[in-house]
Amino acid sequence: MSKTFYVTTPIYYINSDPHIGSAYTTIVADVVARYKRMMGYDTFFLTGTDEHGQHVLNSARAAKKDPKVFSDELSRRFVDLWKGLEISNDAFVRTTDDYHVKTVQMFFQKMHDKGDIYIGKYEGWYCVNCETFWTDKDLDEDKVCPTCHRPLEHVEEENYFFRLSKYTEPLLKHFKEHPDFVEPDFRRNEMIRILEDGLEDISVSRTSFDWGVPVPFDPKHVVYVWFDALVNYVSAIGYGWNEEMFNKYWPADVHFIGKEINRFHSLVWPAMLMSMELPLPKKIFAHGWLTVNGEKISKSKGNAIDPRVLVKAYGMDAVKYYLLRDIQFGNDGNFSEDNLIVRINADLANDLGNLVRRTLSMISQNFDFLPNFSEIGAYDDELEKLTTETIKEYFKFMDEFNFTKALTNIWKLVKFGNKYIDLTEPWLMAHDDSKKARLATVLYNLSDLIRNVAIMLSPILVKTADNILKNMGQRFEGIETLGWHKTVPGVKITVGEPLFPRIDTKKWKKVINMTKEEDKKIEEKSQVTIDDFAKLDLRVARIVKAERIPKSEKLLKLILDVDGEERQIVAGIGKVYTPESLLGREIIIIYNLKPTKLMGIESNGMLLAAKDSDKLRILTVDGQIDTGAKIS
Ligand code: ME8
Repeated sequence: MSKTFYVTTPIYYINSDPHIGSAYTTIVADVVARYKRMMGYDTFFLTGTDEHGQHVLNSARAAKKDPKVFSDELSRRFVDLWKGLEISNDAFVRTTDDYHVKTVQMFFQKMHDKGDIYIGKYEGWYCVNCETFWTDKDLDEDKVCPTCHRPLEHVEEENYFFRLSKYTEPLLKHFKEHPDFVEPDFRRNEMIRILEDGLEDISVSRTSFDWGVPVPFDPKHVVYVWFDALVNYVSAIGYGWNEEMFNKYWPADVHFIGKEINRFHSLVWPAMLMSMELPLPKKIFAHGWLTVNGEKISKSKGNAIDPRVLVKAYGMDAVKYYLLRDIQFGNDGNFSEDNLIVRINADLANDLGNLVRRTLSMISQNFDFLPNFSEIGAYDDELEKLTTETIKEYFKFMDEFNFTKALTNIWKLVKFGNKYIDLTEPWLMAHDDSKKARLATVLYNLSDLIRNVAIMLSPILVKTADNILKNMGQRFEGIETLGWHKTVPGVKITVGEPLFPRIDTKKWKKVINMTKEEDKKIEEKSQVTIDDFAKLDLRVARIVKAERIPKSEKLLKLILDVDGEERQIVAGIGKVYTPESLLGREIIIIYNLKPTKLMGIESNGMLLAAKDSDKLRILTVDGQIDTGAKIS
C-alpha cells in the first residue's frame, strides 16, 4: 500500500475578496502538497468555498441575487484565482454541493441521536461577519467582535446546542497524549488554557434565516455555518458516500489554518469527530497573519493586496519564495514589496541565477555534452559534505514546515556553489588540455549541485526548477535521485534565458504603492465630508406652473413655490413627464445652485431626479411637509 498524505486549507468565505493574506494559507498548503507528492506520497490536497450563512445571504440580497446563483458566480472566482496562482489542489469542495449537505445532515442526526445535540434557548452575541457566537465573558462593554471589531448583534432564539462541554476532558487527554496535535506550540498552549477553563456547549443551529443546511429532523432550523463548514474536511473525501476513499485519506495529516480560526479547528472540530467516533486529524497548524505596517491584511482595513497583481508583476515563483523565506511560518509577518524586490535581486537573480548561468555557459563553451567527473580535487569534499547535509536538513525542515530554515540552508549551498567557482577557477583550465579532466569534474560537480538545488526548490519555485532541470537535460525520477553525484552525464544542455532578470529599483514602479495611491485617489474622489454636504442647500418646493420650452423635447420651464417665494427652474424631464402631470407635485431642489440659462431661459436651481439606464423619476417627499423645508 502506498503512503498517503491528506492536506487541507480552510474553505474560503465565498463573499470575501481574496487578498495575499488569505491566499497565504493556500500558497503554503500547495508547497506542502507538492513536497509530499515529490516524496512519493499519494497526496490529496483539498480547498474550497464556504457558502452558507447570514453574511452570504445578506450579500446576495444586496446584490439582488438568489443566494445559490450568487454563490455559483463567486465560487468560480476562487477556482480561477487558484488556477492563476498555480495551486495544485486535487479537489474543490463547496458547502452547497449535494454530497456535502448530506454528510452535514448525517453528522447532525448521529450526534443528536446519541444525545450530543439538544434543543435549548440561545441568548448572546453574534458577529455576522465572522459568523461567530460570543458570550459576555468574551466581550468588553462596547460589544464589538474580538476578531474583526465590528458591532455585534444581540440574538435570542431557540437553537440546537452541541454538548461541547462533555469533550473538555477527552480533548485535554488528547492534547497531552499528542504533543504535536496543534502547532506552533504557543498556539497549542492557548488551546490548553481554554480547555483548562472548561468548554461551554455551543449553539449549532439558527432559525432567523434559511440559507444553510436544513436540520434533518427539524427543517425550520439550519445548521450553524461553522458546524457545516468543518464537515467539509471529511465530506470531500467521501465520508458517507465513498468509504474506500475516506478510509484511504482520513485522518488528515494536516489542516492548515490562520490563527483566528484555531479554536474552531483545534477544539470544536475534534470534539465533533469524537462525538462521531471518528479519528482526529494528525495535526492542525495555525499560522500567523500577514500584516502591513503591523495591521492584519484584510479587505475591511483597506490594505488588501491582490495576489494576481503581485504575480503579474513578479511571477508566482518569486512571490512564493519571498513569502516562505521572509515570513517565519507560524508567526505574524510584515509584507513588504521592497523586501520582495531585495529577495528577487539578491537571492534569485544574483545567487541562483548567476550560478546556473555561469555553470551552463562554461559547459556549453567547453563541451558538447554535460561532462562526467573523473579527477577529484580541492574543495570537492567540502561540496559533497555540504550537499549531503543540506539534503538531510531539507527533509527535516520541510517536514516541520520550517520553510525559512529549509530555504536559508539551500541558499548556503547555492552561495557555496558560486564560491566553488571562484576557488577552482575553471576559466583558467579551459585553455590547458592537461586540465580538461579537472574542468569536466568541476563542471559536473556544479551541475550536480544545481540539480540537487532545483529538486529541493521544485515545490516552491515550480517553473524555475522545471526550467533548470530541462536546460540541464535532467529529469526528476523519484526522490532517491536527490543526492550527491546522481546527475546523468553525456546529455545535451541549453544555456537558456536568465532565470530572474534583475529589477532596476530606480526605474521600477512598485505595484502595491501604485494600487494604494490609486485606491486613495478613488476614495478621495468618491468621499465627501459632512462639511461638503452642508454646502448644499436642498429644499422642498411645489410645482405651481409647468410648460414646455419651444423647440425642446426635453426641457420644461417650472415655476415653484418655495416657502412663499416664486422660483423658476428649467428641468430636463420633458420626455418623461407632461407639464400637466407635474402640477402640485412636491419635489426636492438644490436651492443655492448658481443661476444659469438654458436655451436662453433663466434657471434658478435644479430639481433632483433618479435615473437608471432607461428610466427617470423625480424625487418627492414622503407625505405632507411645508415648502421650503430643508433637507439634511
Ligand atoms: O475563516 N494573513 O474563511 P476566510 C494570513 N470560511 N492569513 C489570513 C489573513 C492574513 N492577513 N487574512 C485571512 C474562514 N487569512 C472560514 C474557514 S474552514 C472550515 C472555514 C486566512 O475566507 C485565514 O486565517 O475568512 C484563513 O486561514 C483563510 O485566510 C480563509 O479565511
